[in-house]
Amino acid sequence: MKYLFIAVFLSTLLLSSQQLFAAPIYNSATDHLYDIVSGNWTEAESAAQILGGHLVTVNNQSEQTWLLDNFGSTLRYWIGLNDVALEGTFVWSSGEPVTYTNWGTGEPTNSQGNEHYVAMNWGSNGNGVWNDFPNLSQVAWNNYSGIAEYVCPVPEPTSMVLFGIGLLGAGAIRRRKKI
Ligand SMILES: [Ca+2]
Ligand SMILES: [Ca+2]
Repeated sequence: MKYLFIAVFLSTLLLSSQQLFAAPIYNSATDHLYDIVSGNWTEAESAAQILGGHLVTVNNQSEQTWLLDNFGSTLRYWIGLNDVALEGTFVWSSGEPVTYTNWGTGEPTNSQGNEHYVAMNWGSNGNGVWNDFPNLSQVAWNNYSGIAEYVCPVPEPTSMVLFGIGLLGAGAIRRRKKI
């Protein structure tokens, strides 16, 4: 009984740590990393910029499908699309041109005149359809989060130097072994 309790405790710990520290996911088609960033749209966009990117720019259907495959079609996620600067003119926070859209039926609505931020997974059909929405961090049961898209970080010069020293050291050990 005691061991069962410990096993359940450890597996719960493991599961929750996986959710808290989820690793970014690499998309070989775009050569970009994707990760979840929390908060309302502007908070999520700021967090994405700290990672070196922006909220995701969905450039085409294959990227939308990849997002659904990797982040699911149930939870709603902010994407980079917004019309905060000019009502009705949607742009990506990354500055990339709008080449693809996946609006839900009747969207965008700009309901009550304050829907300037776009989230995906607004339908239950699994197609990840988009809706323009107010800049909220929580709606009823749903804590909002976004998907960040960013380039793979280049290793720091100092870590490259350390890596080089490591290689030299390994070479020296190998040479010594030959003697
Ligand atoms: Ca993209
Ligand atoms: Ca709407």
